Amino acid sequence: MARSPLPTRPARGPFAPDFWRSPLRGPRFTSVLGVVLLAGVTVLFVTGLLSYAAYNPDLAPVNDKTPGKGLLGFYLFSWPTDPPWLYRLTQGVHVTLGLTLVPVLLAKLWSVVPRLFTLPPVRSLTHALERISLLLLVGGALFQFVTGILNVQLDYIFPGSFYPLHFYGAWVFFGAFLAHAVLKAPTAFRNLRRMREGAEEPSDELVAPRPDPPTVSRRGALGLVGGGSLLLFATSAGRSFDGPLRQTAVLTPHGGPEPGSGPAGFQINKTAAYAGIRAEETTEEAWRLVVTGRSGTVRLGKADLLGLPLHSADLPIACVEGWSTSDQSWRGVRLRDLAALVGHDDPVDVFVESLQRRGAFRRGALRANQVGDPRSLLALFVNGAELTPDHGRPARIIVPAAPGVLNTKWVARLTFGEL
Ligand SMILES: Nc1nc2c(c(=O)[nH]1)N[C@H]1C(S)=C(S)[C@@H](COP(=O)(O)O)O[C@H]1N2
Ligand SMILES: [Mo]
Repeated sequence: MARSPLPTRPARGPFAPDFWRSPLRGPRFTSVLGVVLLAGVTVLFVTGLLSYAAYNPDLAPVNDKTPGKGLLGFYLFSWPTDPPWLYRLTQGVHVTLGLTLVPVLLAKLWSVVPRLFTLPPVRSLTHALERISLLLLVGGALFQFVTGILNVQLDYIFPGSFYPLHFYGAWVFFGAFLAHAVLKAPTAFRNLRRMREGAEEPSDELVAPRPDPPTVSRRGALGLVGGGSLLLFATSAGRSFDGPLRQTAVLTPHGGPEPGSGPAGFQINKTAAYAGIRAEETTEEAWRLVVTGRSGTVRLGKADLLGLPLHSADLPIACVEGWSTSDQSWRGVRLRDLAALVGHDDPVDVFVESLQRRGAFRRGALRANQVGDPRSLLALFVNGAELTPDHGRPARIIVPAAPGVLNTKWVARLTFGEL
């Protein structure tokens, strides 16, 4: 006896093709946003990998403990010290562009959301693979944007360390993104070309079969997305500049409390109070810098340091969170002179430890090329005045082109040698 085929139930809710009514959806709208993201996300990925390299993550024993980064860290290199504004540029672009792309990303996801609801959910092996890659793509994008924005806005509120999460996430996301781009970019560019030639929208499953009447044209909708991006750009880009421009960055923190004016009137990330630095540890009587190297250990008081040759360097501070200051005029002892004091005339790495006892950023490692640069200082002064407690009194590291985090404040100990 022949069995009758299973009755197929009509798809309901978001699974039904005519659930999606917007007349905007279609290959054109999706293609425009896709091409913008193709360029934007590529820049985000490259500047992100650069930022990771700039952290000196493969210097033991600190900076970064991302397990298994060996394979993904294949590209790591010695971050240069020139031009001094290098990290200011790459990280300013990374964070500002990331924020600017948020409306584009959301619009792109909105434009393809019907695709998430297909029945049957998996038709074949290739279809299954495609669905998994889309999951990694969408999940990866959301994960990277959310972790990035949280890091900029709210410090580090999620479990685990930001760096490994954002780093692994970047590789997962970009892998899926690359596969997607290879598959879709030819179609997207073809759609754009046809659009310019004024051809009709090609038929596509994204086009609503029973569209509602339009409330905004496609051009208008794209304008809205672009306007949103422009607004985000205009309210965050100012964090990379001083003076009144910084005040235009109303959307994102500028790095710590608003600084006053005068020599110390530039951004403060973590204050001395936050870091638990007590004033009595930093007095001339109490503070001794412990410097260790090949030939042994020396202890230097502030007067000893002032007795060494002092040098000046105009250098910015550029934080991973995307804000930066213009050049400040730092003055202090060259790191390479301190290295020479303990038997290292050759370029060598250094491990820096702060008076700070708890929390992130209290230790850092610099590479030989950074130590060897004549502008790399253990600074005692900034802009003609002694360092204030919040900027690292009695002494802090300042290195050209390095991420802010490597400019350790309230320095207590320097250990020179191969790390
Ligand atoms: N000991 C210590 N040094 C530190 C930090 C810190 O929290 N503790 N923050 C770092 C970070 S993340 C940045 S961006 C710079 C900021 O320096 P500033 O506060 O003088 O602008 O200091 C770095 N040095
Ligand atoms: Mo920072």
